[in-house]
Amino acid sequence: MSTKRAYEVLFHRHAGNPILTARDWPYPAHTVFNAGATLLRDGTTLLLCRVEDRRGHSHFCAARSKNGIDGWIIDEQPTLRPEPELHHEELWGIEDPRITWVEELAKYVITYTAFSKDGPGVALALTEDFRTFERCGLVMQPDDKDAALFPRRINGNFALIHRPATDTAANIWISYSPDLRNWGGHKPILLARKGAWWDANKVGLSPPLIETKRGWLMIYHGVRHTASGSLYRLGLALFALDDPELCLARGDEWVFGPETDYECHGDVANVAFPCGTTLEADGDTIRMYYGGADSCIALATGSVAACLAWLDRNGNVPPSIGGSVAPP
Ligand code: BMA
Repeated sequence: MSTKRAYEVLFHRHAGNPILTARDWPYPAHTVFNAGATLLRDGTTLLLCRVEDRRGHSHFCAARSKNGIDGWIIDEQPTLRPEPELHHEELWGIEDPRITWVEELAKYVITYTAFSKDGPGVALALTEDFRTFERCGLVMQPDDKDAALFPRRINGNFALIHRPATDTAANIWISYSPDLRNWGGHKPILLARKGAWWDANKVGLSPPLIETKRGWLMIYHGVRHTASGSLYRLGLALFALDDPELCLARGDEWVFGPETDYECHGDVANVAFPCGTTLEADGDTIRMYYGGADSCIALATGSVAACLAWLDRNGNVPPSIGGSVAPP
């Protein structure tokens, strides 16, 4: 009799994965991956997919589905193209969209990576219908990416999670704005660990935070550099509802990582990279849409209650960041 015990599975891969690839596209595309996700008013799931062309430049294309699993109706042409003539920061394309519905504006706010000679920076665009878009341009200068807006103001200001990077650090930060254009109050809220840790050196927000009764649930990615390349895996953390600078719990172990063929093989091997989730009508089931190996879009489902229970069992309150406290 086997006594081998397996790690608890928090996110279950859909049997039909990958759910979208470049072969599904109505126009020539090299790869589709790293899609933002949202539920439209009528319950339709909208994925704003990152599509990479054969120049290596990316744009966004919307795919809509009644059940969020199959029957995708994909825009016949790119939905949002880079506009380098007007927006120099988009010279080499736009990448990794995250979508937040903001009730106050009655608009979706899309945060994305605008890529140019200056490096990757955080840009923002607003839309009501995913057909026309109003750009705000760069809101965080390069190098910065992995950004998502909170769905409502925090203590009077809009709040943005993002990941500025320097030669020595790539940690998760929060910033505030009264108007989505002017930003300040920048503070780190989750630090990469060091050495052997799975989330050593580089961490970043993956999908926008999920609001739960007990706090903002964060699914973040950690990047481990190895002799044969980088490993992108996902961890969990929880932040206080009225003070998202306060980390209530952070798991020590990753909860999802590349295992299947479509995650381990592709343009960039060993990458599972979600940019969006939707919540099912039960208010608990998370649908996590993620890029596999920078080459396809896959789906895994989890449970808010199970994530919170896992953090209760496996999470620790990290030391206060407030300046110089180094992570373990
Ligand atoms: C990150 C982002 C993602 C990508 C990942 C793996 O830095 O640029 O778009 O999926 O690397 O290549």
